[in-house]
Amino acid sequence: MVRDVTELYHEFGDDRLPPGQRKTEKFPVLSKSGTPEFDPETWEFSVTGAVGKELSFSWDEFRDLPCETQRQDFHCVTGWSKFDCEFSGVTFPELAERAAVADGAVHVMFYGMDDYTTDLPLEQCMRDEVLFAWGHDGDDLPREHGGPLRVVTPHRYAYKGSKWVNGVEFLTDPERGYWEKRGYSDSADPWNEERYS
Ligand SMILES: Nc1nc2c(c(=O)[nH]1)N[C@H]1C(S)=C(S)[C@@H](COP(=O)(O)O)O[C@H]1N2
Ligand SMILES: [Mo]
Repeated sequence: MVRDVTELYHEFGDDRLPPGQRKTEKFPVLSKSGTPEFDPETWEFSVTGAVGKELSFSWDEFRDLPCETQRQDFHCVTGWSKFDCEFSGVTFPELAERAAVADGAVHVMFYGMDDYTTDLPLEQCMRDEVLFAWGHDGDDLPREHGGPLRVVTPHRYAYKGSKWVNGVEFLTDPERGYWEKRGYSDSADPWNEERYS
């Protein structure tokens, strides 16, 4: 079963295609550096910071978590949008619940295996549409698109979704990630064209 979440734009704007975006059928690759190595035997995913219970998962353990498939749109800050991507994975709230997020947590930092980081307010993460995705259109997520595991954020520009994600940290004060430190918007709402800060 596929959960269609492409209607979420009603919360933010009038049009499914955010202002200043062009629709593409392709799925371009945007990476700050190369595609990092992945070894399923040594891969480890950690949940740390302001939580009641820090967590760590092997690849097999992560793949045993409850998962779902969603139809989502993908908006890149450089101006292209791809509609109707099917991503399969674990929702952010599912993981947050297992970690028993502390009352003081207000912000989240995501870590990628290529030393990428990106941040979001906790409330922007606590949505079922924020997925730790290992599948795309019925296949494994391609390595160049962040496989084995990436985050997708259909309500925010796609730089908020770390490819090759292997860590999540809950923070009691906001901090900035890789692009956020380099002038991209902290909030990144595509319908409000929050591209730069
Ligand atoms: N780890 C990591 N995640 C990343 C990036 C990156 O360079 N490294 N690029 C970001 C940017 S700017 C975008 S637009 C999307 C691109 O995803 P795609 O290559 O699958 O299209 O991933 C985001 N997540
Ligand atoms: Mo991007």
